Amino acid sequence: MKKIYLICLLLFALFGCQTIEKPNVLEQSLNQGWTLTGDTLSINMHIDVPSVVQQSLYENGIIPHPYLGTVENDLLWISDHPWDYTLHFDLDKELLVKENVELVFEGLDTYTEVKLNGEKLFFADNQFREWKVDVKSFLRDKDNLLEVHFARYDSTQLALYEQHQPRLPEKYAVSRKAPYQHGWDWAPKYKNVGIWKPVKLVGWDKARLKNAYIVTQTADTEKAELMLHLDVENETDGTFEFVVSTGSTTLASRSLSLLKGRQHSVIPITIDNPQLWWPNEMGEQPLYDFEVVLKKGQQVLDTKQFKSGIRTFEMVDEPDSIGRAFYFKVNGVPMYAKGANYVPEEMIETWINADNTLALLREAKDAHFNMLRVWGGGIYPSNDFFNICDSLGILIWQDFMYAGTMYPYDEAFLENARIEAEEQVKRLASHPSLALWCGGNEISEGYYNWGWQQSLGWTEEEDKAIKAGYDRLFEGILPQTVTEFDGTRPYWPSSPSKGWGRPESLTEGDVHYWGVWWGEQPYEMYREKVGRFNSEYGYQSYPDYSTLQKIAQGEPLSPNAEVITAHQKHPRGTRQIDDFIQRYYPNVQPKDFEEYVHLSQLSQAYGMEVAIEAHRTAKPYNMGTLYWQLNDAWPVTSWSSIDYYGNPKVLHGQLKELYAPVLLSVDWKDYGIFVTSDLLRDIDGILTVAVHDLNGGQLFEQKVQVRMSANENKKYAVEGLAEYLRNADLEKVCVKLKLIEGETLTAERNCYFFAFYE
Ligand code: BMA
Repeated sequence: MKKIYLICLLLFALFGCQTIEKPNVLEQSLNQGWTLTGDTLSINMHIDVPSVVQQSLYENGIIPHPYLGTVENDLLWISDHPWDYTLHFDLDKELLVKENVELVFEGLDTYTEVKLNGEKLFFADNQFREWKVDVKSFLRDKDNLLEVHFARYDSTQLALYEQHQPRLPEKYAVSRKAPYQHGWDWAPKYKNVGIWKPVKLVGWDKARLKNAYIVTQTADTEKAELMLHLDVENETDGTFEFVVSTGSTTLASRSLSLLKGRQHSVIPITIDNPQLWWPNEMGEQPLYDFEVVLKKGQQVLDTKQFKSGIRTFEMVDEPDSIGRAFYFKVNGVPMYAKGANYVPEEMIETWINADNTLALLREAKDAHFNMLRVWGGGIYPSNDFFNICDSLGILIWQDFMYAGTMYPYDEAFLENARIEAEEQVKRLASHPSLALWCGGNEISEGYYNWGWQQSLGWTEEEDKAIKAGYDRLFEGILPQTVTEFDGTRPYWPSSPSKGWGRPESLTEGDVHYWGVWWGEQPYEMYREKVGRFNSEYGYQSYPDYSTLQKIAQGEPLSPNAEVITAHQKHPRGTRQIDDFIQRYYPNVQPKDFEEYVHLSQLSQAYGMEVAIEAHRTAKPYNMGTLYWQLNDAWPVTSWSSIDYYGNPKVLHGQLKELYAPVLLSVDWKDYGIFVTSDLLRDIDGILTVAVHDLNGGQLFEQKVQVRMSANENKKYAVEGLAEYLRNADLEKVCVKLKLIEGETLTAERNCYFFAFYE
């Protein structure tokens, strides 16, 4: 009692006699208390959303765990079955009196008809969009019935695909749904169905702020020019006030005369002496808390709060003596990009959770990553993902979700794609970690190099129409949307810009160099195939042995065990892993499968070491290396460096050295020593170069004075080293490199001339 009295006193002291206004915009969550039924099946489950059918079936004990054993084929029926979600709900009293009430589905996966109290509201056909509709006139105070019917996904898709002339390379092209769920070379065919994001009602009077976000136009340590973008919806023409602040500082206060309806406005803001946000290891990641308030007279109608960071990001793509330079500048400073490609963390996308994402991305940060490419065959990551990247300093190369096929180009498809892009651009714009937008994955590469014209029998006319459709989407609609609603992020139409078979892939743009995995060339080929920016390359290995034990559930393990091949989705994967083990470890006889698994990881790590060393030591010709792939969507044999259960493979441990701010390495051609620095300060130190035998005995030592500017890559000739190594048995020596500045160890590395087995 005493406590309550004290709180009342405190409130009175704070607000005096003012009456506390009820918020103008109110929300009612509709996430709880749904029933999910499977049409002709006698399945009836009580569930909450967000969730997908596959998840609910597992959580209700109806199907086995979709990631374990050999169950994939037994679960494929789920995506070709109709599913119904129903919810009975009473309307919150405060919402009842609102002039406007909107029903919002943040995500429906995928072909969905929605009804409220028997009235058909809309048909959804895009997993990546929000679906919103004004429902004021359909609502009653008690016992509303919301029905969400999911059509048979597979049949719906097939019908759309078959209608499409000319034939498109992939069936999934017709569906705006995560491509990887249709099966990939590391993913099963789990095409999820369900309400995969929250559902709510939003009620408001007069006006509301639908979106508020901030982007950096220009910034240095003295001044930042930002743009505040606002989406306002108002019922009547009128003048509204907007106040934007950070902490106790008001940054701008504007009156805008707006016509009735929805509008997008942009307000410039200036911040003096801003604290700049930097990628990992280039500086700190300060974030500002922004608040935007919408007022009419003295009445606060709506507020939005969000964090953002201030930094500039530029994509440099300009002619040089060799082709075209391609690199990024952050706050005006050229950045060597180090990282990997990121795929969705789960096959069941609703199982992605922020704790696991944080753990995964911390591993990336600890391995000196400053960039991840969110690959275009997955899903747009959540706000949590971007908040984590903002705080860890990991920049995101964000593909739009298009991959490996040509797409339809009718007006309805393109408009659907445009709305999706607009929503995603707006949702992510405030995040300083969002670096650039890219059209998608391996689409133009496919068009020019994969022979679709012949294999699908397109006539010349059809070919032209498909290519014109491609241009409209990837050279028109997507970049225009980025410019209109962001205006600061660069747009890159396709990753890679040219296929790896073409010489220009190494002299301009970004390259996916797959000659080693797909072309079965030796790892050493990575040394010849250094592009301006290597945005994909990789080699498979088995996941941690404990992961294999989990999926096998007691079954005996071997490379050809059924459960192991069910978790290997590349047709030649098992054979290729074995080939490289034989090639690089001919004298090692693994005593059991566990040791064989370890060998596969050593082989992968060796291959990536050759590649990363080749890329980094070619700086500034090469300005980025993103291997394929950071993570897995389920327990699988793949190119990842961290397996599904979060176990780092040998490669991931090795990245701590390979991606270190200063990399020391031996040039295998002339035995010079590279000092490759990403530090933003000069180096003045002593490099010790020693040659040891494999038992640790020292055979040679020499010291070199190292003086370098910030961000420099330099090769040092070491007196006597080349001569010594030319006469040595390279299989039996290790070159130990150490760079010391004063008392401080700046970098250290042991280099071998072969795939070292330990
Ligand atoms: C790249 C990616 C993925 C694929 C990987 C391995 O091209 O874009 O499509 O999983 O190759 O084959």
